[in-house]
Amino acid sequence: MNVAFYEKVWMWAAGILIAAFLTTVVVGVAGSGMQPPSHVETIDPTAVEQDPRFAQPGVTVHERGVTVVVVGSMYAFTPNEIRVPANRPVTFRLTSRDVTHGFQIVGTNGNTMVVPGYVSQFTTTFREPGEYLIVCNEYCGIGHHMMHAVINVEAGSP
Ligand SMILES: [Cu+2]
Repeated sequence: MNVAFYEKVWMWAAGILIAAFLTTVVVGVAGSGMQPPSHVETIDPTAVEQDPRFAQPGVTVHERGVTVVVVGSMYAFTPNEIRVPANRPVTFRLTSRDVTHGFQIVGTNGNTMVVPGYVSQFTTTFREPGEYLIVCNEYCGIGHHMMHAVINVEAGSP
């Protein structure tokens, strides 16, 4: 079969691009521990405060790890200061009272959408103590750019 030179060049270029795209997926899954959401739990967004799962947002330390319950609303996270221990699994459970928000722990792989009507959940472990910024990364309205919170990761036991 006789393939023209430029056609060969484009076939190789397309093949290299496909390989590069697949590599980003493999690196994301195997290297950075990223995963698609696997947790489907619903909630009435008009009655978040009355729901026992979200009535008292905050940090709970238990034997197997730490659970952080966070409510997103225009334009704040409740609580907006979170203290967790380093080197222990921290499970975040989030929901929204109004519109879709984002919850991104800057500089880590902790990142989820916060969708009204649903409970978002992910677990991560902070290896490095320090202060981490949380930002809303889904445009949610006029005050979106001010919507943030802070996690203080403390060395040693909480
Ligand atoms: Cu927001």
